Amino acid sequence: MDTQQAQLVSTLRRAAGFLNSEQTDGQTDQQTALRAEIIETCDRLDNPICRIAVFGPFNYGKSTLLNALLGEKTLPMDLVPTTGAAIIVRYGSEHKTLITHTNGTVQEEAGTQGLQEYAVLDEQRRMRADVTNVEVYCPHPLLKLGIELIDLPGTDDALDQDNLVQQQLLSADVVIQLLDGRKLMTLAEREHLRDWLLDRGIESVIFVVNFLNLLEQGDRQQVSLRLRFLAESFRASLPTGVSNLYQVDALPALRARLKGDAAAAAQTGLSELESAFQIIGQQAQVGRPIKQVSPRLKALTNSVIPTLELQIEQLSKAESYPAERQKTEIKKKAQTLIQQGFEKDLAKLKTWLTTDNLQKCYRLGLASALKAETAQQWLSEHLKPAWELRKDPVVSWVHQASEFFEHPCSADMHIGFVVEAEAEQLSPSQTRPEERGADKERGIGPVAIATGLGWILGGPLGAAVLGGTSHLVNESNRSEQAPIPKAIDYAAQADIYLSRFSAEALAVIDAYETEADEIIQTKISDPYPQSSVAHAAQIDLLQSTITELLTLTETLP
Ligand SMILES: Nc1nc2c(ncn2[C@@H]2O[C@H](COP(=O)(O)OP(=O)(O)OP(=O)(O)O)[C@@H](O)[C@H]2O)c(=O)[nH]1
Ligand SMILES: [Mg+2]
Repeated sequence: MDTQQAQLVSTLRRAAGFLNSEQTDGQTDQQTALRAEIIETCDRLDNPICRIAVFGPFNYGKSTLLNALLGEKTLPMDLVPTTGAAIIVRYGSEHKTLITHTNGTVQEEAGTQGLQEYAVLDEQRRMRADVTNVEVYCPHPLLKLGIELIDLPGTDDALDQDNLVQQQLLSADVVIQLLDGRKLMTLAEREHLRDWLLDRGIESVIFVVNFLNLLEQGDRQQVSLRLRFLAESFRASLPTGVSNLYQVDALPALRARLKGDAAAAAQTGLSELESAFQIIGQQAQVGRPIKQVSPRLKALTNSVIPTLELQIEQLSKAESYPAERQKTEIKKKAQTLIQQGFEKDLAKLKTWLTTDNLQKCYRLGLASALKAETAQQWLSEHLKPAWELRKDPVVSWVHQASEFFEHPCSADMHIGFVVEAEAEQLSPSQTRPEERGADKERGIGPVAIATGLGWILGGPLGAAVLGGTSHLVNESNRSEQAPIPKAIDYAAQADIYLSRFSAEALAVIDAYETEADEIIQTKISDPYPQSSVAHAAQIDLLQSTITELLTLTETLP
């Protein structure tokens, strides 16, 4: 691999890291498979050993062919579907078998007998569920060159086997697609070549045709012609001196090898294939990759980019539309509406409360009531309802906000419309003690004023209102000597009352507004402050990985 390919391998490894994300809905199996594919390929590309895998439907003679090459009956062969694991054959000074179990334990056995137990399909044609890996070590010179052979279960029989084969093919530097000379290139074989190999960037493919020995002489010639056409129609990426088509009679070749009959072996076509393996092995030894690295890397890049883009899309969606965020949006809209309603009704209340307005509207009525000594009644029947009519909508907005934002505090505005002399003892903006206690129990802090007539009762008007006595509240000594005015200007007194009422009520409203603002402007917190940040960071990472992949593959040799 050159530097750029090595860089791409490292970026692809990073991309693979994104493929176990649980945040992406569905496609999990597909992602896991792609992840395994990338890791496997990258591992293989980092490793100088040349791996040759043989695949094809069951009973095509795959194991027989490999045994013929090895010159011994190492791999299990039979008339029924046999090979039940990916058996990796590599160099070892002595025969031994390593079986890796799903629980992680590695079992080592001398010889290759263990294969019969661990690498063969059971009667239901199932692979052993407790075995993940089977390796066989053989002292064969071809293997010593740095070649590894992989015997695979037959295809087109069971999904598990097909999946295993597909996955193992990715790890191979050279793939031998074994064909049956009697039924060349079935539809399934064509599809495997396209879907499992070429589309995944595996172009170092050699066709080996078996069973030609079972054909009549005339048929054999016809098949040979078709084979040549097939080989020429497909340009494989193979080292110079290696053809993409060999004809080998596997069983006769094995027999000849077992007998040590070199002449008979040569008749079977095995020697040509062996020579090809020699070339491949020698190239691997000098560190030249047999497999064309770039197409494989490009294919992986093409597979992984849409998956990363999908993740970006899903993360962006998750960012904008989770249920919580929608709730937050609704709350924010409600907050705006409540705020606008509150401001509108408050403005109405304040306009009504201006001294000018109050005097214009109520001077006459209050003056008459004062004169008739029915001020208390007038206040209850006129001013109080008018106040409540305008105050209630304001308070109602605050109550709504309090409920909506689950704010523990709700406030009201209390004004005591009293004319009793005692009222003057309350400062205008003070809460009545009993109200305060009751509200405390409810957890409510009312903003209240006692806008009674107390403060006007302290003047000469008070005397008049209370029945013309000379007793003046709170000013007993001085007031006793004070002259009682002969004529009272009720309109002027009404104006004084209304202007004080205006000032006090507006002051109360100011205080109330502060508390109301706090409730209405309850902070609506972002439901995912942390994950939003994490999402954004993840999106950035995904995006930069995609960009890097595209940049590197664009200029790949
Ligand atoms: N006549 C003849 N029989 C062969 C040839 N090659 C293999 N066989 C027989 O075909 C049968 C299947 O061979 P295997 O090598 O087990 O086939 P396989 O492709 O490995 O099969 P699975 O492991 O089941 O996928 C065996 O009985 C072999 O002896 C051949 O060239 N000629
Ligand atoms: Mg087999």
